Amino acid sequence: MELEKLDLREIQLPLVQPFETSFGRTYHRRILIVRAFDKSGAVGYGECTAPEDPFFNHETIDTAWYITTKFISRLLSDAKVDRAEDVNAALERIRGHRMAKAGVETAIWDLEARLAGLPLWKHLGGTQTLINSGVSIGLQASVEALQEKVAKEVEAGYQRIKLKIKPGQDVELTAAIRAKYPEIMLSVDANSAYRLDDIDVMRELDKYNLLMIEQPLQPGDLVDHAKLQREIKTAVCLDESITTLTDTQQALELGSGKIINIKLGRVGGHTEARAIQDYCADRNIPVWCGGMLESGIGRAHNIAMSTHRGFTLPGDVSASKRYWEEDIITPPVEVSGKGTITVPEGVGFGYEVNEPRIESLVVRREEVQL
Ligand code: OSB
Ligand code: MG
Repeated sequence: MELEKLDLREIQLPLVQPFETSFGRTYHRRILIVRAFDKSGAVGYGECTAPEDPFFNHETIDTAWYITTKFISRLLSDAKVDRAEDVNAALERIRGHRMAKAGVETAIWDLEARLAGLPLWKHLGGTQTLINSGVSIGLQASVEALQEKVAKEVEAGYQRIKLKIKPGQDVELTAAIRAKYPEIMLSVDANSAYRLDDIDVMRELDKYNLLMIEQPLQPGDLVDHAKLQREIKTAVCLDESITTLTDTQQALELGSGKIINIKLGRVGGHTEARAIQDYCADRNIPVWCGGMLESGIGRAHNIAMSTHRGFTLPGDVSASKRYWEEDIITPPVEVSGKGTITVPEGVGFGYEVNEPRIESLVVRREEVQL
């Protein structure tokens, strides 16, 4: 593989329903699609999952655009990277900005798989051919509205329901859903909206037999997460706190949680994600694939990642139609009545990219030579 250039396109895609978390509400996604070309003309696709605003972490689509065109491209060409596995290390000097790195890194993995004539998941070393799927349900205007959303997804067959919570919208809604569904796999996600001082809320949530409480405290609060985990029986799951394998090792050594959410963007791509899940699998720590409201391209990469042996819990990777009127890949991601996604067998990430649709949605583009 001899890399030739990167091509960045921003597309704008309205969500079929707005998505609300403790840090804000999203109606439209602005998505950075990255293409990596090699000198033979082959192409691989990646998606940068940095959102519109710096409220999940420090990154946005605009910072990612800047970091990609000014720095990632330069480090890649200086290092003459010719293997996907080497991209992560070549970009180490850039601190943070892992979503920017992942957009490029995942595109190069897809390119390399296509050049090898292999499905990306096999090229990565994945083994599972059926992915377990759950849903993340945003904050709703009322408990009744939430109940309706949950009913729809339970009927569709999703294996795990995750509810977004924030201070003032937590125990009551959890209690209501648990009362109606005593048996389902249920979890909550706070996106860092609490402090250790709010431990009484966590003790209340601890009564509802939840699979996990995801990221209750600040990303850097590993010590406080450990204090919290010692006080409740429900597993704490870390999302925002985990950006590297080292973060994972330190969190597990401290006892900051018992479950890890892996997001390709947050950890900088497939190489780091694979290392994290290997480390966790060797220690019987369950991991699952998180989501960032991805288009089909990011979704396809998430499916490939979820084929690794460590991904034992249902992820947040659900059907395209829950997000988009029409996805930018064909076929769209579909989920069976048993809440499973069949891993595609085609080369690369295994879905066709609908280029005419992407072109009709593009609002900005830039090419950088490598
Ligand atoms: O914390 O998992 C999260 C969406 C945007 C930002 C952060 C998160 C989420 C989700 C949705 O929970 C996951 C999805 O359906 O893509
Ligand atoms: Mg989360």
